[in-house]
Amino acid sequence: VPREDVGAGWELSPEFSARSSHRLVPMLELDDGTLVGEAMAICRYFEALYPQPCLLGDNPKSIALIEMWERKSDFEGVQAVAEVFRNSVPAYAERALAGYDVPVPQIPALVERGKLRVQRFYDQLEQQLAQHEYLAADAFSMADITALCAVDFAKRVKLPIPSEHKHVQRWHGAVSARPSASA
Ligand SMILES: N[C@@H](CCC(=O)N[C@@H](CS)C(=O)NCC(=O)O)C(=O)O
Repeated sequence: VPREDVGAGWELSPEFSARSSHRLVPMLELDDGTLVGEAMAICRYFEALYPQPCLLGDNPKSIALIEMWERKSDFEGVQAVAEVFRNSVPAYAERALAGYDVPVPQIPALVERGKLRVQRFYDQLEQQLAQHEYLAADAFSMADITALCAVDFAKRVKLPIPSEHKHVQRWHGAVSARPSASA
């Protein structure tokens, strides 16, 4: 999706649907026309092209820990917030699931369940960040990027970092201040 069209509904256009039945962004188009979907697949492509700085690990242990925390941050963070967002925001009344070209109504009960999941996610981040500077250990990685997306997305549905979660606050301030995040 051309950058200027993000947020303008381009991903819902017939032109995009014709090219990708998944109807999801982000989507990377390679020079040969190949389409690569799924955020992590796109990140792996760029990490393979530009291995430095390393964001996906460079030894068996760091690769495993980064993968573990990235998946947790997506499934238990981003997806939990999405459950709240897609089932509560009026503009998504008939779009409760991303990527569908038929109406998908909201299920209000999922909002409360999603909030429970987000709270648990914050608790798990707090536990981990009480012992480590970054999520997957002591170096910034893709796991921090996905978790940052989850936390910033949570703020949009009024689920900010709980004030007692001091380690999450400290980590959030540090990763948000990185030039790539502020850009
Ligand atoms: N698992 C996918 C999730 C992609 C996704 O949910 N994208 C949303 C925007 S963040 C989307 O394309 N929504 C289209 C819609 O609302 O129908 C990934 O990591 O790329």
